[in-house]
Amino acid sequence: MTTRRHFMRASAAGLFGAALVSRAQAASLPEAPLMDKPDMAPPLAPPNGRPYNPVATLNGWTLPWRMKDGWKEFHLVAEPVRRQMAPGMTAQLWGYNGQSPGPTIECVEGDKVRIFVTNKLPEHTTIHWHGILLPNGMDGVGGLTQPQIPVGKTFVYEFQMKKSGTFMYHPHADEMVQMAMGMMGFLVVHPKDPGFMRVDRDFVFLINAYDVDPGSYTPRVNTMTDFNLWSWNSRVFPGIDHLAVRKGDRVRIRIGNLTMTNHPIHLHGYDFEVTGTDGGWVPKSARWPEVTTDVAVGQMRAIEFTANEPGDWAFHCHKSHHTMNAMGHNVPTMIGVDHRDVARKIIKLVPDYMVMGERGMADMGEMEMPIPDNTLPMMTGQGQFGPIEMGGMFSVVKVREGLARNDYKDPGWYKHPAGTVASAWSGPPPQAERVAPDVNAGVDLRVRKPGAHGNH
Ligand SMILES: [Cu+2]
Repeated sequence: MTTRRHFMRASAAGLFGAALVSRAQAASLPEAPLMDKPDMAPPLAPPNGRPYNPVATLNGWTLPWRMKDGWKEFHLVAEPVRRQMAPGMTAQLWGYNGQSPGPTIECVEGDKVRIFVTNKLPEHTTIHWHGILLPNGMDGVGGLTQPQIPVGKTFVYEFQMKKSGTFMYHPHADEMVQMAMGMMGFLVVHPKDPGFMRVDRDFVFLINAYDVDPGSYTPRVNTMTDFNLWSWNSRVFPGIDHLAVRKGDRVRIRIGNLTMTNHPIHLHGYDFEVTGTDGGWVPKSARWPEVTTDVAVGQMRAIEFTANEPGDWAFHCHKSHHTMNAMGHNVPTMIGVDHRDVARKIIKLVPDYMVMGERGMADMGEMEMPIPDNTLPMMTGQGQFGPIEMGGMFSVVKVREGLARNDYKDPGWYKHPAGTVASAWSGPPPQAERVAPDVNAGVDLRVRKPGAHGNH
């Protein structure tokens, strides 16, 4: 993390010039820390104020604050950023304080917060505090509840946190462009009583999506639904942090969806309960067990489970094209077609032409294909048994014995106890050879209509 002290000193006069800062007028602006790395920062233990158990932001960090006369003061700077989406691919996005998503904001039920927002984008912006109960004029809807924050100016939002829970922030100004460019962040309000809804590990991330043409850096902002990079906190597999968990821990994962479609989020090896939404905590009597929970557009879900089964458990969106990286959408299905001869002719004209999938697409996971610069393979990532054949919204919950309390480092691949891994059959072959059916023979095109009421 670096600081902006130089920038702040140079431009403080300009920021105050227009009298846009309301009650905090005369005071100096708090520092706006800057993050230059896409790695998960260790959870930020609160240095002052009410105690709480901090969250771990996948590939992210928590914004430090300062206490001033009983207020927690934060400073967000909306600005263009460079975000590494996975090793080998960087996107030119918009975000806050050096990254997209912006830093996670953490505070406690009852806290009075003052959030300064400086606009260093090339156009106006606002911030809406999704799910927070607050005075109407602090709701951040440009034109409706406040004037837009002009380029180069700083606005201040002030409100008291009435309830604990899972929230997020994003612009309510030129929304389609600003969210397609990556402007969003997580907001967690911890309970006043640290024993309420207590967990040992509390992970957070936002679901987002981009449309970046292979070989380019800037998302197409007019894309409505056909995105090609399906990301968690603006990262795609294998760039998404693993979730390291100590065996026996009570685990919460909080997820918010700011894409234009729903995401059925699926965890292997466990059943879990949805214990919270952006509307509040779910009472025990209203919970039921799940292994997949759909997170609709503009929704947040907190899921919880007790990590009693060690292993490397896949955790992903269940829409299979969301566990893929950038690909051409108009590729015909070629399963069963031997098109190598045609491909050889095309490659003479189009050197980068990819021959895809006459045996399925699994080859894509291991093939070294020529792809444009700044473009990720469609599916990638290597596990201890071979290629994982995933991209996009995929990560691994790694449950291990004896991790230290605050240890979120990748513990490596799971060492399976002997005899507990699916393996090749090595017994004697069956007595009679099985004849495979000829799937192309006698395709039956006759239409059978149900008889009137004959069969009941
Ligand atoms: Cu999805």
